[in-house]
Formats: sequence, structure tokens, C-alpha cells
Amino acid sequence: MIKVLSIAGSDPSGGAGIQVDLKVFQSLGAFGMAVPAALTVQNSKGVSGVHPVLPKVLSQQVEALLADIRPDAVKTGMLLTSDAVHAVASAIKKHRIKNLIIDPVLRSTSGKALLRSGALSAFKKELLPRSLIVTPNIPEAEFLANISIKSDTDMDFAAGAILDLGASYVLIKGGHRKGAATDTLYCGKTVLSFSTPRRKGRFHGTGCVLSSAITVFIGQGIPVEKAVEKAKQCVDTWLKTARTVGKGKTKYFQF
Ligand code: PXL
Repeated sequence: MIKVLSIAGSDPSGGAGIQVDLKVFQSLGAFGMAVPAALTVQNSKGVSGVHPVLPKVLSQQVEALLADIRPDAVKTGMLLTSDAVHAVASAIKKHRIKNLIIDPVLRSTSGKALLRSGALSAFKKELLPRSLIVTPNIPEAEFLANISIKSDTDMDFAAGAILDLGASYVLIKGGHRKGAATDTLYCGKTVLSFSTPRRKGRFHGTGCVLSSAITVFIGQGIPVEKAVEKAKQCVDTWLKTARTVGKGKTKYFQF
């Protein structure tokens, strides 16, 4: 049995955050666990509030779990505060978690900050260096690398800067660009591209779903390159059956 843990925000509407992470874990046959690091107030129309979980309670949840169960892989998503970043980074360090997948969630589609600006330096210094793979979209890569991405050369440069922060692999997701959805995986000198057709519509939680699928495959012992390829294929399959839920226009994944 493969055991995987998500430490991320709660999306009560079930489309992103720990709720969708658990759905992905379940549908790929893993034993899923989840610790909420922050709470959002949201429905299918967007995020209207964000609230941290008490840092002490976050630490206690993670510690209670890791003292008992050793996950095969751990992912982080929305963390919101520098306190949450400290709490998660110190638990990852203490328990020597090697299979750490970081989805560097910065803001919601509707524009709410899901990592406060004051938490960015702790995120870069304490958490990123512990990751096996970090999965930014283009705006997140721009922010982490502190450069603007307008060309493929800029993207290579940003990836290099993010690897320099200490991640072993960086997957830059091209969904925000035009044309096919091409994601690019960098590790030192090697670069691999993965393309799937662009699907019609706007989707909620795509980044969470992709990073959760990667987490399961890494937990299964699959090498990063293959884990990313398989996860990307899963997301493309699941995009085909996504549909709206409630009054909002973005589509939610159905498993
Ligand atoms: O998709 C980014 C994201 C991640 N995590 C949580 C979210 C969102 C977007 O709304 O609510 C909890």
C-alpha cells in the first residue's frame, strides 16, 4: 500500500486543495492523508476568504501523523503564512522526508493571495531546498525566479534560478501560454517537454490535481521523468470529464 500526504489549503467546494488531492490519491489507488494548512471560504464562483490554521495546531497535526505513519511521498500546496512554511519545513527536515513535491501555490484564479508576500522568503529558503520537485505555472515561476518570462530562453533562465534555490527538479507548466499545454521539466542540464492538447474551458484545481498525481507516482518509486509523464496523461484524461458544479463557470474534475 502506497501512503501519501497532502499539506495544503482546504477548498470546501471540493475542486482544489486537500479535498481534490484526496480524490486524486483515491482514484490512483493510494492511501491518502491530508493536513489543512489554511482554510479558504469558497464556492464554484471563487475564493472570498482565506484564514491560517493556528501554527501550533498545524505543527501538532503533522507531528502526530509523521511520528506514527511514514508516507511514501508528501506534497505541499497552499500554505498562506510564513508560520505555516516554518512548521512544514521543520517537520520535513526532522522526519527526513525525501519525496517532497511542492506545488508553489501563490494565488487563486480569482486573484486572492494564497501565500502572503511576507512568507515568500521563508518559502524559498526553508522549504524549496527540501523538494524533489517543484511545479510552478508561469506566473509562479516568474515570482520564484524574480524574472519575467516572455520567451523559451526566459523560461530556461527561470528554471535555472529555481534549481539554484535547491529544488532537484522543476516542472514549469505552460498552461498560461497559447497553443498546446506544454510543461517543461528541468533537472540540471536535462530538459524534457510534455504536451497534451488544450481542452476547452476554464478548470479549477488543475495544478493541485497534477501535483497530487505526481506525488502518488513518486510514492510508487517511479522516476521523476516518468512520474511527470504519467501524471500529465492522467490530468488530460480527467480534463475530458470535468464539468461545472453550482453557479460558477469553471469546470471541476470528476473522478
Ligand atoms: O488552485 C490553487 C488553489 C490551491 N489550493 C486551494 C485553493 C486554490 C484555488 O482556489 O483554494 C485551497
